[in-house]
Amino acid sequence: MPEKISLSDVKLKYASIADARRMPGLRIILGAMTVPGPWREACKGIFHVKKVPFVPVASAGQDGSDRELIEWTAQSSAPVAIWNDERPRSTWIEQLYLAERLAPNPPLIPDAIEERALMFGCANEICGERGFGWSRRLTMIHSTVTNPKTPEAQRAFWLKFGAKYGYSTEAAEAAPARMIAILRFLDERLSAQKAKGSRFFIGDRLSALDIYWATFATLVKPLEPELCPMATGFREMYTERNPDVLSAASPQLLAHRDFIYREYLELPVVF
Ligand SMILES: N[C@@H](CCC(=O)N[C@@H](CS)C(=O)NCC(=O)O)C(=O)O
Repeated sequence: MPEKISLSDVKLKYASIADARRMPGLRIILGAMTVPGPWREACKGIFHVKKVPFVPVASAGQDGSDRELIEWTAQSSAPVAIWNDERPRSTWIEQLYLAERLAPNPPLIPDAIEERALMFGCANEICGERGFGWSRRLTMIHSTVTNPKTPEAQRAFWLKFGAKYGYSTEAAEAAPARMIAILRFLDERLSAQKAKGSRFFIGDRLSALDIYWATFATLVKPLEPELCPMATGFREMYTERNPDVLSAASPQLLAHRDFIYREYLELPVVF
């Protein structure tokens, strides 16, 4: 099957790390260019909603390695948001607080403490260590490294990648139950909100949690190719096949993803 998108189709104008380091303002190192990585799309989405422009930056350095990324940001994952000469922000929660500071409106962190505590708790279940995204990544690594058809070089790559994110057979086997519990919790939350007349996870307005769910839902069922022209190989890998996880990702949760993308995020997804 041909790739739906290849590097030559990429529309975003990526600066190199070397050039970006000399620029002022907001630069975001985005990671894999043809894949809707959920942390990357969440970060893009938050700055999009707040209408804060940024310079997209390629994560691989001039020599193709992550040496320059590590020199600048002291770690090797993406996305990383860098504002002027402040410290690079490489976690979702720091990126959200930066966005909120640079553009307080529309607010994506609720003001009321009950709502705020609930929102960060739920967001951590989606984006944080051992949350939905991390757990799903463990299952993707597991199916790749245990597939006898995976070429040796690719297996070695995924095992090295897995070592960064806590992969082991046991961790991967425990992951689906964790994902299911998180999906059910989010689904119940949406039902309770709907009963109160709200279309959002928290209170009666958009919060970062709606954006996190919308962008992380790609790990169950990517948006259709017209709306998300991602690399075909990754579409297959991102598409969840575990029937128990699929049934926990309720029609209501997927409809919420569609609603948030349609009303607030960029479509088609920009690569
Ligand atoms: N550090 C981020 C998570 C970002 C993350 O996990 N990024 C992964 C996406 S798969 C990444 O950049 N992987 C590429 C790599 O580690 O080489 C956070 O905690 O918010």
